[in-house]
Amino acid sequence: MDTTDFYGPHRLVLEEATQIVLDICQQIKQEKNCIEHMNSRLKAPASVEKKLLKQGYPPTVEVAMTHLTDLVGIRLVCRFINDIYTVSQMLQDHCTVVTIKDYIANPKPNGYRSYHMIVTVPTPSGHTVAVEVQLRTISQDAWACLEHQIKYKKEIHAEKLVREELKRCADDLASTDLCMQTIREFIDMDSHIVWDG
Ligand code: 0O2
Repeated sequence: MDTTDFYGPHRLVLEEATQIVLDICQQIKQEKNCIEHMNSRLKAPASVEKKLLKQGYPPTVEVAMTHLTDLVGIRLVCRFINDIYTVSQMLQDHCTVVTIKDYIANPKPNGYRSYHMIVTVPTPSGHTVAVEVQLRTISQDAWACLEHQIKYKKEIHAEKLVREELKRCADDLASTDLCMQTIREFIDMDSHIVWDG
Protein backbone atom coordinates (compact mmCIF):
# COMPACT_ATOMS: atom_id res chain seq x y z
CA MET A 1 0.00 0.00 0.00
CA ASP A 2 1.26 3.49 -0.71
CA THR A 3 2.11 5.90 2.14
CA THR A 4 -0.69 8.41 1.36
CA ASP A 5 -3.36 5.67 1.27
CA PHE A 6 -2.13 4.10 4.51
CA TYR A 7 -1.78 7.26 6.61
CA GLY A 8 -4.82 9.11 5.20
CA PRO A 9 -5.55 12.31 7.18
CA HIS A 10 -2.90 11.36 9.80
CA ARG A 11 -0.21 12.07 7.26
CA LEU A 12 -0.75 15.82 7.69
CA VAL A 13 -0.18 15.62 11.45
CA LEU A 14 2.98 13.53 10.96
CA GLU A 15 4.27 15.97 8.34
CA GLU A 16 3.70 18.88 10.74
CA ALA A 17 5.80 17.12 13.37
CA THR A 18 8.49 16.31 10.80
CA GLN A 19 8.74 19.96 9.79
CA ILE A 20 8.91 21.21 13.39
CA VAL A 21 11.82 18.91 14.26
CA LEU A 22 13.59 19.58 10.94
CA ASP A 23 13.32 23.33 11.62
CA ILE A 24 14.85 22.87 15.08
CA CYS A 25 17.67 20.78 13.57
CA GLN A 26 18.25 23.37 10.86
CA GLN A 27 18.59 26.03 13.56
CA ILE A 28 21.11 23.87 15.44
CA LYS A 29 22.99 23.23 12.20
CA GLN A 30 23.30 26.96 11.55
CA GLU A 31 24.31 27.73 15.13
CA LYS A 32 26.96 25.02 15.54
CA ASN A 33 27.89 23.99 11.99
CA CYS A 34 28.21 20.38 13.12
CA ILE A 35 25.47 18.60 11.13
CA GLU A 36 26.71 17.35 7.78
CA HIS A 37 23.28 16.51 6.43
CA MET A 38 19.80 15.47 7.53
CA ASN A 39 16.86 13.60 6.09
CA SER A 40 13.43 12.42 7.14
CA ARG A 41 11.04 9.63 6.34
CA LEU A 42 7.56 8.42 7.23
CA LYS A 43 7.73 4.75 8.22
CA ALA A 44 6.79 2.56 5.26
CA PRO A 45 3.31 1.00 5.63
CA ALA A 46 4.70 -2.55 5.30
CA SER A 47 7.19 -1.82 8.09
CA VAL A 48 4.41 -0.38 10.32
CA GLU A 49 2.22 -3.43 9.77
CA LYS A 50 5.05 -5.85 10.46
CA LYS A 51 5.98 -4.07 13.70
CA LEU A 52 2.37 -3.91 14.98
CA LEU A 53 1.72 -7.58 14.21
CA LYS A 54 4.97 -8.52 15.97
CA GLN A 55 3.74 -6.63 19.05
CA GLY A 56 0.34 -8.37 18.85
CA TYR A 57 -1.67 -5.34 17.69
CA PRO A 58 -4.00 -5.04 14.70
CA PRO A 59 -2.07 -3.41 11.82
CA THR A 60 -4.13 -0.24 11.41
CA VAL A 61 -3.01 3.37 11.16
CA GLU A 62 -5.09 4.32 14.23
CA VAL A 63 -3.25 1.75 16.37
CA ALA A 64 0.07 2.84 14.86
CA MET A 65 -0.63 6.48 15.79
CA THR A 66 -1.09 5.54 19.45
CA HIS A 67 1.47 2.74 19.86
CA LEU A 68 4.44 3.48 17.61
CA THR A 69 6.95 6.22 18.29
CA ASP A 70 8.96 5.91 15.07
CA LEU A 71 6.38 6.75 12.39
CA VAL A 72 8.34 9.97 11.87
CA GLY A 73 12.07 9.37 11.59
CA ILE A 74 14.76 12.01 11.23
CA ARG A 75 18.40 11.17 10.64
CA LEU A 76 21.15 13.63 11.46
CA VAL A 77 24.61 12.87 10.17
CA CYS A 78 27.40 14.64 12.06
CA ARG A 79 31.12 14.95 11.38
CA PHE A 80 32.46 13.96 14.78
CA ILE A 81 31.29 11.84 17.72
CA ASN A 82 31.31 14.82 20.10
CA ASP A 83 29.02 16.71 17.73
CA ILE A 84 26.37 14.03 18.26
CA TYR A 85 26.28 14.69 22.00
CA THR A 86 26.27 18.47 21.43
CA VAL A 87 23.30 18.20 19.05
CA SER A 88 21.49 15.84 21.42
CA GLN A 89 21.87 18.36 24.28
CA MET A 90 20.58 21.19 22.09
CA LEU A 91 17.60 19.13 20.90
CA GLN A 92 16.66 18.52 24.52
CA ASP A 93 16.25 22.28 24.97
CA HIS A 94 13.54 22.32 22.29
CA CYS A 95 11.75 18.95 22.54
CA THR A 96 10.52 16.63 25.27
CA VAL A 97 12.73 13.56 25.43
CA VAL A 98 10.96 10.24 25.95
CA THR A 99 13.88 7.81 25.58
CA ILE A 100 17.50 7.75 24.53
CA LYS A 101 19.34 4.66 23.28
CA ASP A 102 23.06 5.20 22.98
CA TYR A 103 24.33 2.52 20.61
CA ILE A 104 27.61 4.47 20.32
CA ALA A 105 28.49 3.93 23.97
CA ASN A 106 26.86 0.47 23.78
CA PRO A 107 27.14 -0.86 20.21
CA LYS A 108 24.86 -3.68 19.05
CA PRO A 109 26.57 -7.11 18.74
CA ASN A 110 26.66 -6.77 14.92
CA GLY A 111 28.66 -3.52 15.27
CA TYR A 112 25.78 -1.07 14.73
CA ARG A 113 26.52 2.33 16.24
CA SER A 114 24.11 5.24 16.35
CA TYR A 115 22.44 7.48 18.93
CA HIS A 116 18.64 7.20 19.01
CA MET A 117 16.28 9.66 20.66
CA ILE A 118 12.50 9.52 20.86
CA VAL A 119 11.20 13.06 21.36
CA THR A 120 7.73 14.55 21.30
CA VAL A 121 6.61 17.88 19.87
CA PRO A 122 3.25 19.67 19.93
CA THR A 123 1.83 20.38 16.47
CA PRO A 124 -0.22 23.41 15.33
CA SER A 125 -3.23 21.09 14.88
CA GLY A 126 -3.16 20.30 18.61
CA HIS A 127 -1.51 16.86 18.64
CA THR A 128 1.55 15.64 20.49
CA VAL A 129 3.63 13.56 18.11
CA ALA A 130 6.58 11.28 18.79
CA VAL A 131 9.58 11.52 16.48
CA GLU A 132 12.58 9.18 16.31
CA VAL A 133 15.83 11.09 15.80
CA GLN A 134 18.87 9.03 14.82
CA LEU A 135 22.25 10.73 15.14
CA ARG A 136 25.35 9.20 13.54
CA THR A 137 28.74 10.09 12.19
CA ILE A 138 29.40 9.94 8.45
CA SER A 139 31.19 6.60 8.79
CA GLN A 140 28.51 5.11 11.04
CA ASP A 141 25.95 6.13 8.42
CA ALA A 142 27.90 4.53 5.57
CA TRP A 143 28.25 1.32 7.57
CA ALA A 144 24.54 1.18 8.50
CA CYS A 145 23.52 1.68 4.85
CA LEU A 146 25.68 -1.24 3.74
CA GLU A 147 24.54 -3.47 6.60
CA HIS A 148 20.89 -2.57 5.87
CA GLN A 149 21.28 -3.88 2.29
CA ILE A 150 22.11 -7.33 3.59
CA LYS A 151 18.69 -7.57 5.26
CA TYR A 152 17.06 -7.33 1.85
CA LYS A 153 19.36 -9.78 0.06
CA LYS A 154 17.56 -13.07 -0.35
CA GLU A 155 20.59 -15.30 -0.10
CA ILE A 156 24.22 -14.58 0.70
CA HIS A 157 26.32 -17.73 0.42
CA ALA A 158 29.10 -16.48 2.69
CA GLU A 159 26.79 -14.72 5.15
CA LYS A 160 28.84 -15.58 8.26
CA LEU A 161 32.00 -14.22 6.65
CA VAL A 162 30.20 -11.07 5.46
CA ARG A 163 28.84 -10.44 8.96
CA GLU A 164 32.28 -10.95 10.54
CA GLU A 165 33.86 -8.58 8.04
CA LEU A 166 31.15 -5.99 8.63
CA LYS A 167 31.71 -6.19 12.38
CA ARG A 168 35.45 -5.72 11.83
CA CYS A 169 34.75 -2.67 9.62
CA ALA A 170 32.42 -1.22 12.29
CA ASP A 171 35.16 -1.51 14.91
CA ASP A 172 37.81 -0.04 12.56
CA LEU A 173 35.51 2.86 11.70
CA ALA A 174 34.83 3.49 15.39
CA SER A 175 38.53 3.65 16.04
CA THR A 176 39.00 6.04 13.07
CA ASP A 177 36.14 8.24 14.33
CA LEU A 178 37.97 8.54 17.65
CA CYS A 179 41.27 9.43 15.93
CA MET A 180 39.53 12.09 13.83
CA GLN A 181 37.98 13.50 17.00
CA THR A 182 41.41 13.70 18.61
CA ILE A 183 42.90 15.39 15.52
CA ARG A 184 40.12 17.97 15.53
CA GLU A 185 40.67 18.68 19.23
CA PHE A 186 44.38 19.06 18.56
CA ILE A 187 43.72 21.51 15.70
CA ASP A 188 41.33 23.52 17.92
CA MET A 189 43.89 23.59 20.74
CA ASP A 190 46.74 24.34 18.37
CA SER A 191 45.02 27.48 17.09
CA HIS A 192 45.08 28.85 20.68
CA ILE A 193 48.76 28.18 21.25
CA VAL A 194 51.43 30.71 20.38
CA TRP A 195 54.39 28.56 19.33
CA ASP A 196 57.78 30.10 20.06
CA GLY A 197 60.65 29.28 17.76
P1 0O2 B 1 12.56 1.51 9.34
O1 0O2 B 1 12.50 1.01 7.95
O2 0O2 B 1 13.26 2.81 9.46
O3 0O2 B 1 11.24 1.53 10.00
P2 0O2 B 1 12.54 -2.01 16.50
O4 0O2 B 1 12.08 -0.70 15.94
O5 0O2 B 1 11.42 -2.94 16.83
O6 0O2 B 1 13.61 -2.67 15.66
P3 0O2 B 1 13.41 -0.46 18.66
O7 0O2 B 1 14.07 -0.82 19.96
O8 0O2 B 1 12.15 0.31 18.69
O9 0O2 B 1 13.22 -1.78 17.87
O10 0O2 B 1 14.37 0.32 17.72
P4 0O2 B 1 15.91 0.69 17.77
O11 0O2 B 1 16.77 -0.42 18.25
O12 0O2 B 1 16.02 1.98 18.50
O13 0O2 B 1 16.22 0.84 16.21
C1 0O2 B 1 15.26 1.04 15.24
C2 0O2 B 1 15.87 1.64 13.97
O14 0O2 B 1 17.29 1.82 14.10
C3 0O2 B 1 15.72 0.74 12.77
O15 0O2 B 1 14.53 1.04 12.13
C4 0O2 B 1 16.92 1.10 11.92
O16 0O2 B 1 16.69 2.32 11.21
C5 0O2 B 1 17.97 1.37 12.95
N1 0O2 B 1 18.72 0.15 13.33
C6 0O2 B 1 18.67 -0.50 14.51
N2 0O2 B 1 19.51 -1.54 14.53
C7 0O2 B 1 20.11 -1.57 13.33
C8 0O2 B 1 21.11 -2.43 12.74
O17 0O2 B 1 21.59 -3.39 13.32
N3 0O2 B 1 21.49 -2.12 11.46
C9 0O2 B 1 20.99 -1.08 10.76
N4 0O2 B 1 21.43 -0.88 9.52
N5 0O2 B 1 20.04 -0.25 11.29
C10 0O2 B 1 19.61 -0.49 12.55
P5 0O2 B 1 13.63 -0.07 11.46
O18 0O2 B 1 12.34 -0.11 12.18
O19 0O2 B 1 14.36 -1.35 11.31
O20 0O2 B 1 13.47 0.45 10.01
